[in-house]
Amino acid sequence: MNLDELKQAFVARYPGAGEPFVCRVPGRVNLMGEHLDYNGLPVLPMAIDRAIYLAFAPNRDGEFRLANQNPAYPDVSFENSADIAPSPGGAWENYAKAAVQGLNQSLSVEEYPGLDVLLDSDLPDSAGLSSSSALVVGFGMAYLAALGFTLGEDIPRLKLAGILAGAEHYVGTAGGGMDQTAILMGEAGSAIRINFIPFQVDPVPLPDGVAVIVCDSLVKATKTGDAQQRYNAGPASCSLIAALINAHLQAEFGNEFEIECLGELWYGSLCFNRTEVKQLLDTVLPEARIAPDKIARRLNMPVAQVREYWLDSMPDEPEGLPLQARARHVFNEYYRVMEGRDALLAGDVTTFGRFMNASQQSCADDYGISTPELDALCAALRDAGCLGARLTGAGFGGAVVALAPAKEVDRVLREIKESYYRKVVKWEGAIPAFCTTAGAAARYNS
Ligand code: NG1
Repeated sequence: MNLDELKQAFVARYPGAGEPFVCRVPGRVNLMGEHLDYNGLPVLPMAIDRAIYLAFAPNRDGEFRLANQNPAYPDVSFENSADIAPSPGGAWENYAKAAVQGLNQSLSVEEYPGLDVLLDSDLPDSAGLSSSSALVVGFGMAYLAALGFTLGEDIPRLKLAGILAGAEHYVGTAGGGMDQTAILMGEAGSAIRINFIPFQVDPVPLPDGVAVIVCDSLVKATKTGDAQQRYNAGPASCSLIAALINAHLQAEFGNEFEIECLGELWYGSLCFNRTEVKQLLDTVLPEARIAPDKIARRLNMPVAQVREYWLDSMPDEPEGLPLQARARHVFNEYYRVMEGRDALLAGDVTTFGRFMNASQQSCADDYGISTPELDALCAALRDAGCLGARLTGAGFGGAVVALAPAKEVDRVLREIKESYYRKVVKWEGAIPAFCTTAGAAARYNS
């Protein structure tokens, strides 16, 4: 990306706005730990070397004017205020509105500056690489500068990640904090392990000689469309499992113990170990599927209330809800993060690759977030010699991440061109797959 060209394009588009600032905000790929973050459980992502770039200058008229070098995203403006109404679902300005509204509330902003922004990107969108959170973080960083705050001094990066994770709920997804944290805390050369209870990050250097390959399945996972409801079914299922656990704990121990998210089984005051959590889950979810009326009886609430609180954000499950499998994924995926981190730290990429394959199986069978194309792409990558391959991010389409010996990458890419792109999705063009290093965190450029 040529930042001078972006700045010149900014000056041409907003004459009179003054010399722009620029920030670079990477996407992320998650190596291990899918749909764990909103449960308060650790994840193992890394920032990648593809990014979005914002050229911006604050203005005093309180207006946000947004333009994008990609003509698919129309110019748009909105007024900054205490209560910014969202645009219809799918509008790209909603990611700016999310960041601005979130920062206005968290920082108790009382005067509302505006921004002129021109955006460019080499990060594919709707591909599970967090282009949406990159937008939220990018607009958040630009707005912080307009408010006169210095990132890392007035506002620690981790704090901003937490604010923007909550702020992104504005667009209608009930996500956790993995993406914003990976983008703001990533380290060149390292994946990071993000702990949510307590919120902290530590680097997990990637062993030498191994390459991270990212392949777009070419199935769009547009999180503002159908995939949004399918995504939100994950947090809703886990919150329902937590409610069933609470009902059980209350019957056993009285009101003393209550969890807000599944991660508190390990990290909250209960401090359960592996065996204890497993036993608890087996006791609370003995059946593969559970019907809404049975849930209502266990929670001692009307079934209509169960529907309103949890089931409305899930697809219909005439056979009952597969909560046992959802819990099994969370439990096993958590241990794959912990043991996968140990394997990476020991330089054991073979074991890590095996965990990646097991994670894909679990995402498909137990969490229901894979697609036939994602399964086929993972299989093609493994057949081509990768050590492991799995979907990355929300699922329902988007990208797959694979680890391969660095010297095998060219051959892997040649083989999947035939075995997946030509054969499965009938794609004849250049293949949307690339190798990425673990990139640096989002930053301002002078
Ligand atoms: P992507 O794939 O970037 O939409 C989503 C959530 C994450 C996490 C993953 C699944 C948002 C912004 N992101 O990521 O918090 O839950 O799915 O691990 O909702």
